[in-house]
Amino acid sequence: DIVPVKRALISVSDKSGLLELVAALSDAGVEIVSTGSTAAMIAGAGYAVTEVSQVTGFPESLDGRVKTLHPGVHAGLLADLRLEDHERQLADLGIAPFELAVVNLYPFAETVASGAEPAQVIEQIDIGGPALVRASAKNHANVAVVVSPSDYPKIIAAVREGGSGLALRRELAAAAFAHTAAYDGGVAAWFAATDADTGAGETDPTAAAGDWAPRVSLEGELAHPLRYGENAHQRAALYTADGGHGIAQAEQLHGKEMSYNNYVDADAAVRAAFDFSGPAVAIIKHANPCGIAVASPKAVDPIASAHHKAHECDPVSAFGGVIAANRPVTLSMAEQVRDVFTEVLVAPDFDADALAVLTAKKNIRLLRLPADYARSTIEFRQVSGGVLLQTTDRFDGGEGAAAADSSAWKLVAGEEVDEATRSDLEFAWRACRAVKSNAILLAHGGASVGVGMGQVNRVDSCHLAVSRAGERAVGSVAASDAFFPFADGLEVLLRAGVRAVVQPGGSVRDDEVIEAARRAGVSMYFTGERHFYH
Ligand code: 93A
Repeated sequence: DIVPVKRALISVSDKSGLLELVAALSDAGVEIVSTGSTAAMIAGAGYAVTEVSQVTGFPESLDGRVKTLHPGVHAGLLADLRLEDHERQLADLGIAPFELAVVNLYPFAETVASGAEPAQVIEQIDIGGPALVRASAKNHANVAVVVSPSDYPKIIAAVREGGSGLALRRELAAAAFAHTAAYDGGVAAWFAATDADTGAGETDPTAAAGDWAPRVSLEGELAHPLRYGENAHQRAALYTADGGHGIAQAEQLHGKEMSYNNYVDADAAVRAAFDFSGPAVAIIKHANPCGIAVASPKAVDPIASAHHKAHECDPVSAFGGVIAANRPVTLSMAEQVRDVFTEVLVAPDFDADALAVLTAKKNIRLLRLPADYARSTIEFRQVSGGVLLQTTDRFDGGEGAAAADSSAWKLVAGEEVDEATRSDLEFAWRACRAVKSNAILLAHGGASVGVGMGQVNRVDSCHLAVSRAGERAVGSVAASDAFFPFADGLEVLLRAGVRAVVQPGGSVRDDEVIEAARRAGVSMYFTGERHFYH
């Protein structure tokens, strides 16, 4: 089922990654046919390219409205060369087939969002592009279609290996139809919300420009219905935000339908893991981490290292967990995950060999979510009779956000710690933020080793963290999401052998707490910032 790529049609508005792709295709001797400004960019970079008008014998006309809409192009994309008859007809017509189409569409949503006039918006409704995409996707038995620069590496790899395989072409076809459906959804939403002649109507352009999602509500109108809610007797639906790019929009590559609880846990996992800039993995159960870790500095396979360390924190609880990795999943990580029953694995991407290992497992759901996914800046929570709203607890040092690093921490007991201990404290402080209050997180070597969460007093969270850590508590560092109101919780940690602590400070009994640390010869830092998470 391998289709060697001899001739490619390229017509893209978003030209990112274009020249890398063209370089690889040209290396492989692929003939490139292209439209207006795409062809100009390719030729400008010194690669051979055939203008589509040379193929069609028809000029690009009507201000570009008609470029590729021509049988000379579409017959080449739609011919099913498994059929002798199609092959013969194509030869009779003097039309050469395409084995690859690389197309992305006019930036409709971006044009709406820019506040452009209706006439300009309408000009950005792509007609020929979706036709190319849909034709190629329909004919995926013969043609590979790529609609996103993020898929260029895949097709480059395939071309280098001698052609595209059926599984890849199917996957790309699914992405292609999803893409054109979303695109037309955006166009439909704009028409519904705006007077296309005068522009009157929608004042928030992003509301109309957002991705389209299936919409049927609990009552049959507005959302994506889920099989059930938190429990089987509860009804549930997912409502997606127009223009959102979060867990609700993550692309599911494999596995059963996402459940209500899967969404909640996947969101918590992403919140925990994607918060780190280096490779990191979080394993979540019931919205709480049972392991968070960053890669060891010299790890050969950083994301596999982070996963291994996160798993080691609490292998018992990791069973049936939801995992988030903030880097593409590698084969080694996939092999580690394969052996543990896992509900969901979400990552920015999956290496092809990793995907092969994981898709062999029926029960795991695989989600793709870009590492720079748009975290909501506002959070809602329902209370009876109303809704609470707050800005998200961000950690980037920006306005209304917590400090991004430890430079403002204050040493209140013991001596300044060495660099390794400090980096463990920073890790613990960041990781602790993903733990439901009251949160105590013990860490060592860039990995949680014991987590105490969700208790109604801090002493119990300390006991829990210490008992989960066992012997690993000795020499670990501790983070507490809020201050110790008394010295009792801290004393539990000190007795267990914790050697440095980070906490917000600010209790009326801070003096007692500091004194307890000092007596034990343990360094303690105050951050001045709290991270409750309920
Ligand atoms: O105006 S169109 O709807 N008519 C067409 O025949 C056509 N063919 C390709 N738009 C068309 N395209 C689109 O042009 C592609 O989807 C792509 O976004 C864009 C690339 O044009 P250029 O290469 O001139 O930048």
